[in-house]
Amino acid sequence: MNYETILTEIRGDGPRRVGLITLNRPKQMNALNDQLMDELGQALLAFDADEGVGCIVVTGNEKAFAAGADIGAMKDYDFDRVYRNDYISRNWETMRRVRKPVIAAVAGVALGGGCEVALLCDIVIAADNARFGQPEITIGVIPGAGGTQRLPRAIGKAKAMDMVLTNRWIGAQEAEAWGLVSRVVPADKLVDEALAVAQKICSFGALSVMAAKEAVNRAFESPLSEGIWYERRLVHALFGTADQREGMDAFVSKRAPAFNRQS
Ligand code: CO8
Repeated sequence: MNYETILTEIRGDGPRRVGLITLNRPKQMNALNDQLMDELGQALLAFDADEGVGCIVVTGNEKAFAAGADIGAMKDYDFDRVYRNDYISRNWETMRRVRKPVIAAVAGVALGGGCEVALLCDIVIAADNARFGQPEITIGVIPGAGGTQRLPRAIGKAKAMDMVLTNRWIGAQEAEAWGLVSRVVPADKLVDEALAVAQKICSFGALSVMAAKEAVNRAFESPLSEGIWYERRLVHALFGTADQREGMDAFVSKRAPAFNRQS
């Protein structure tokens, strides 16, 4: 594919490698226009369908993961247009269809839609210079790509309200303490660290990795009893896989497992 607003490559080694997507509108601080979100969705689905890819990393540049939805592009939108075109739902939600884990590697600003794209990912790794915010209130709107829903689930209502209502930005350390990100790393090591985490995920069984992602996401979509039921069914199903036999046999035989052989 010839993309104009993102770069894609496959990194790492072994039978399952890492799909790396770099948001690439540096002059606009990676502002997220429709073209970029279309291309990001296409690239994610292409890596998801590629058997040689086990995990995906989405990153930006050292100044900006993404400074939000493209304000210049959307400033003249009206209701007719956004409703007819299903603005945001049409392409941003593609990220939710990806079954392999997606890691956001965030340096610089992740504002508005940029913060929401990070929240759509499964793991967020932050450079020590990362800053997160939801500044939509300052331009007369509110977060529109899940920020009012996923942010409170990640950091709790009080802190989410503070960010959404007052345009409070938080740094990487605060984001880690609040549960928005799982690791903070030096800015110059960000992509390497994210690739290492992704490569580690690639080394595990593809089915159990997909099932783990599905099960954890179910925690945000269902009551506890339904989530537990869903988890239990997935665990039962995994007992039908070659990777379960291999993983447990390797443990009792005190050897390294070799996952992802055909059943
Ligand atoms: N959209 C378009 N262009 C942008 C954006 C953006 N979100 N952010 C930065 N840019 C552009 C600037 O216009 C500038 O372009 P130019 O050089 O042509 O003037 C270039 O990027 C560099 O920006 P700055 O000169 O401002 O650089 P600074 O380092 O001084 O500041 C900031 C960087 C802090 C990131 C600043 O640019 C900023 O505050 N940006 C806007 C952040 C923002 O408000 N984001 C939220 C947008 S709204 C959103 O994401 C979700 C809306 C969904 C709901 C819609 C409901 C209808």
